[in-house]
Amino acid sequence: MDKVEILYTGSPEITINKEFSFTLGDEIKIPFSVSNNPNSIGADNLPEWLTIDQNQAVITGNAPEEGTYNFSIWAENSLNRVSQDVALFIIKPLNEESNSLNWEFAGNANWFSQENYTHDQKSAAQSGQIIDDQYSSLWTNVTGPGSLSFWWKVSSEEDYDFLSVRLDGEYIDYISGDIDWQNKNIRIPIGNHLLEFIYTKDVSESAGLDAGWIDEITYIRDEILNANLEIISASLDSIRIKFSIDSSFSRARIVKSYDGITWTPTLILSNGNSEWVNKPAEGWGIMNEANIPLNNLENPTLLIRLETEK
Ligand SMILES: [Ca+2]
Ligand SMILES: [Ca+2]
Repeated sequence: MDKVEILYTGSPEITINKEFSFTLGDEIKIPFSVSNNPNSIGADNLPEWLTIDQNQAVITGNAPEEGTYNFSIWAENSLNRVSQDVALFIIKPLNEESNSLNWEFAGNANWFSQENYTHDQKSAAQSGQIIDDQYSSLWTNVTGPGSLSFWWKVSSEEDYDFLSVRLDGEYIDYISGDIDWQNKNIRIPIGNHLLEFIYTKDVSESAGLDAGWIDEITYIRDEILNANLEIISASLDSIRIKFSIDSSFSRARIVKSYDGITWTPTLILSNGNSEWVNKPAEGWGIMNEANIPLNNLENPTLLIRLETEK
């Protein structure tokens, strides 16, 4: 008797994710596989800028604009024809949300720009779409000292899923639950630091829109206007400076400004008297140090100036 070969044949099986998310400008590559001897593979409603390669089992292309694109991929064998729906999200890259910082992404999904939830009525960054036990991080390097200002908003499972801002991995603050736009100012200490905005989800449950938003991020480094005054350290609540005063000056004061127009004397030279300090009998000394207290809620720009008079 001849050998009998039994071939099992069932409907084709298509393996492909139901959803894909790419940033506008990125090259799109969507892999898939089909089993059970398909004799024909194709796609319906495939955008014209996407190409399906049946042999390599991949869909490639470049999206012309952001949006949601739905298509289906089908496969046919002698027994049946099956199809699988795919949703492709093309998201906007981050653009004008900050003035001078180069943002990077980490975690399970990238932050992106959108126009539905904004503080400035233009666009704002939104955390990437994630599931339980995942996070979406937007991070950059900043050099301090300086002040960071931004607006943030969250809609999440209160106390379990939250939007946080961290510096060098340490929590500075977080919001959770249903929080509408709030302004936040943070002091960046002297030196290089890792600044991160992270939307984090715990192991179960979701609530609200399940995302965090950041808008109008502004970072301004502190400026020192005198060559004879420099910053030696800075923390979240104070800045330490050193300065020298030439012995020919009979009085001096240190002033600060948040806009470069209005200057107010600080208390630091003066034993509680905020105005001019006269030269002590023993002279000014070679080098002086002083702390300037900072208020995180004040305007983020800080200018410091040493003023002297003959
Ligand atoms: Ca904006
Ligand atoms: Ca949760």
